[in-house]
Amino acid sequence: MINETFVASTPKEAYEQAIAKYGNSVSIVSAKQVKYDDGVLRSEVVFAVPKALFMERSFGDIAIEDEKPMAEEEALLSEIGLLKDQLAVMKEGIYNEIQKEDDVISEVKTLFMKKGIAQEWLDVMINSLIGTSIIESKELLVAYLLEEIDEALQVQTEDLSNPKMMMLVGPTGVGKTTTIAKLAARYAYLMDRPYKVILLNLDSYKVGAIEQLEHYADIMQIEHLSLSCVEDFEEKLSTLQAYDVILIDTAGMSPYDTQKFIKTVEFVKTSQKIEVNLVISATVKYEDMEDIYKNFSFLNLDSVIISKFDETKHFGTLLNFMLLYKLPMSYFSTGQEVPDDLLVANKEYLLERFIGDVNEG
Ligand SMILES: Nc1nc2c(ncn2[C@@H]2O[C@H](COP(=O)(O)OP(=O)(O)OP(=O)(O)O)[C@@H](O)[C@H]2O)c(=O)[nH]1
Ligand SMILES: [Mg+2]
Repeated sequence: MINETFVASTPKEAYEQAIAKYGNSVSIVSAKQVKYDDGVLRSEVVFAVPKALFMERSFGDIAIEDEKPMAEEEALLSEIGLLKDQLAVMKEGIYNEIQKEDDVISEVKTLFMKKGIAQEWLDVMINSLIGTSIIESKELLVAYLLEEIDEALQVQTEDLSNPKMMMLVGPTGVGKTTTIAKLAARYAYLMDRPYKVILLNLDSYKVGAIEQLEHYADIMQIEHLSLSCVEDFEEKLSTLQAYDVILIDTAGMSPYDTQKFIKTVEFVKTSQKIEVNLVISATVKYEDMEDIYKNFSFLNLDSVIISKFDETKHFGTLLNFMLLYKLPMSYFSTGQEVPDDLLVANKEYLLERFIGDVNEG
């Protein structure tokens, strides 16, 4: 209760004022007659008024507004509380999300690296995906990387519309001579029309090398010419113009066969038209990859023939080689049989085998 004093000429008037303001909720606390400075006698009556009623009647809107900030403050505080809770949930969500992304990335990276794909390549690819939803799901990330590999791989289309000279180079025993025999049979007998083919042999370093190619040439009734030196080759170039396809076999070279390399380069230089195909085995070891490329790249490689597809189920290291050096693939050798085990290079064939390998992992 709050005490309020009403002043009037008579106690009755003071009472009427109080009733007019507060109705019947007031009660008289005290009353007295006081002579004021102007000499007039007045009645001072003190009434007890309920606090809420007093605030409302005395201050009206101000009183109500006064209470509003309290309510607003409470609402605001409770809203802040809610936001805080939500932020905590979000923070945990983001943390879980980051944790999940890290798990997906490391799982997929480990899988591809186990399959032979270089970490450097994977890092470049995956870093470009930060902030996208791809790294939230293992399946999506695997699919994305396979697509990137698919895009990075290059295939050389088989083109016999103009006469051409193809030289096969590569490490020892990868299947150069066998592949030459398969290509010769393909061009001479298995295409839309028969092409005039001749086999040339620069492979005079190894006992039996000439015989091996001669043997295939005899069986397929395809011409064969053995060259002993560059001059010999230059001399015969004009007579070779009669052929649609000239296939040149070379000796297998290890990184230490400097003399063979020099001789091969001399041959390549004689004619700009020589298309140099590096033969590498699908079983290529990671440690050998760089050496192979370093040794043969100065021959200005045009494309890669991949041999011994049938000897492995793991194609990651080979794919890595292709991703790193970006050479177009021309043919795949899939076994020892001449001429059957030869395919024109296609990405699907290689990727299907790699995917099979990834799925097993
Ligand atoms: N499994 C399998 N064996 C192959 C393939 N290609 C060639 N070979 C075999 O690999 C061996 C070597 O083949 P070659 O064609 O003589 O290899 P090369 O590269 O000419 O060897 P060098 O002239 O000594 O450097 C032979 O036994 C071939 O039958 C293939 O795709 N798969
Ligand atoms: Mg050979």
